[in-house]
Amino acid sequence: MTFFQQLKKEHLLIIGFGYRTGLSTANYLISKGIKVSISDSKSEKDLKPLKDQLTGPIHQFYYGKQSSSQLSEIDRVILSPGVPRAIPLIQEALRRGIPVTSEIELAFLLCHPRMVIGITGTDGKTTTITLLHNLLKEEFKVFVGGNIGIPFISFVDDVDDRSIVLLELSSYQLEDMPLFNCHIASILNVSEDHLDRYDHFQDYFKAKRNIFKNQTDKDYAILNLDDPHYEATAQGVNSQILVFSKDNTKADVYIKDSKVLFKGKELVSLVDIKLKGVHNLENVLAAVVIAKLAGSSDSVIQKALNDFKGLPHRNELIDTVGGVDYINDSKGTTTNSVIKSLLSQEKPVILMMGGRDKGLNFVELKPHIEKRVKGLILFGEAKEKIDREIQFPPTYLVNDLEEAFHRAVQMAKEGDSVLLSPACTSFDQYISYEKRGDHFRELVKSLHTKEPYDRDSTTL
Ligand code: UMA
Repeated sequence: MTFFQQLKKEHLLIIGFGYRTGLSTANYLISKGIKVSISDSKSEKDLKPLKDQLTGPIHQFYYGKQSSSQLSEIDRVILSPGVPRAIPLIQEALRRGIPVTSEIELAFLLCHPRMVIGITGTDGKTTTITLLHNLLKEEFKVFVGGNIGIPFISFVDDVDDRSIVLLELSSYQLEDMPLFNCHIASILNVSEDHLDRYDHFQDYFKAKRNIFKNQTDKDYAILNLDDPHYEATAQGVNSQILVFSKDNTKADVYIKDSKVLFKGKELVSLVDIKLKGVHNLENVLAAVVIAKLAGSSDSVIQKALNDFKGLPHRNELIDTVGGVDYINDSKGTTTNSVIKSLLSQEKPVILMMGGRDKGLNFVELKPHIEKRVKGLILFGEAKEKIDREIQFPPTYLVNDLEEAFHRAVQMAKEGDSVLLSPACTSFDQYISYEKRGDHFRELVKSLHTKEPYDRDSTTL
């Protein structure tokens, strides 16, 4: 019996009805005539707009408190990434021996692509995936999904044996994957993140390393030789390891004399790569190794590297106004990404940080801030904690991004950069980092329509 035939006989409970994973999974199962129920901790009123987007009937819809009675007559639980496995409902399902299948694993078991490529890492996942898509799409049929915002299940029916499936995978999505496997898998880098979901860094790291768990010697693991956790990441990997490095000539791909070399052979010159920033070099190198393994030709790789300028909200230069660069790094939600962003700045920086803390340790930012920052402006829920841990003069504490922005504009002189790189999620004041970045963009735009600030008359 195939997995699909097995599912047709089951009653499934989707736990977590978010607008991406839960909704897509439910609509997929409905379209196949599979019996499905849904459980979500939100209220009926909150879920009404999403429920209206269902394309067919649901057996039972449970709102609010998630209790074990919801498991009666359930053959399998399908889990959305935003739902922690530690919640009692899931623990009870596992205790009863009910299989708990993540949406990624569900989709993986329902299709047979030529190749699955998975990329995880604390920073740079989306940039690397998007760049890699550009390196592959000229020559192959490629589908992109996962944490990037497109659930795998939403395109599973279109995948055939010629397709390459390219997945951005978060630690949440990798927490439990008994059968999922990638022909090519990469951990780009690891640093502290999501300590609001994990008790210890090691738990987060373990989830990331699951990306290699089911690989065999026919598969490939792509690792970053420059990452401080390289040795620990490589430990116990069963597949063939290829490594990238910014300067280590022992790597499979590295940079020498401003050129990218693959297996010792020049592939492209740094001047021909549009994506700027030190941290982006790692993303470029990872994408290049994977594209070479997948079979992209050198000319396509060279052209795509020449065309790709990067993504919004990641060290994005919005505008230069009055000689001041305004840079949007709203996606910089970890201390590590702020460090990488600061390392890419050549001008004195006025740094705006804050939002909702993910349990991170901000102290490690201090030496980098002391080196490159001329003024620090903190906003949102985490402002006091960041201030306590960094203690940098001059620091200003304000309520929100808009106030922070006005302070920054008042402080900035020609030749400075104003950088939004928050080291926090946006969820205290926005629904996403994109909305926060868009707000910053609007604020920068407004500089063209407003009277210039009188810098001299302002006391900070
Ligand atoms: N819920 C419960 N019980 C709980 C906890 C949550 O029922 O105990 C419910 C919530 O009320 C909510 C749903 O579960 O309705 C959670 O949905 P979701 O968070 O899985 O939301 P989706 O819209 O389906 O988005 C998810 C990913 N979200 C998270 O991992 C938090 C998206 O990653 C991903 O793009 C999408 O699936 C498609 O695969 C976003 C993210 O923030 C971008 N990722 C984190 C990150 O990048 O840092 C990991």
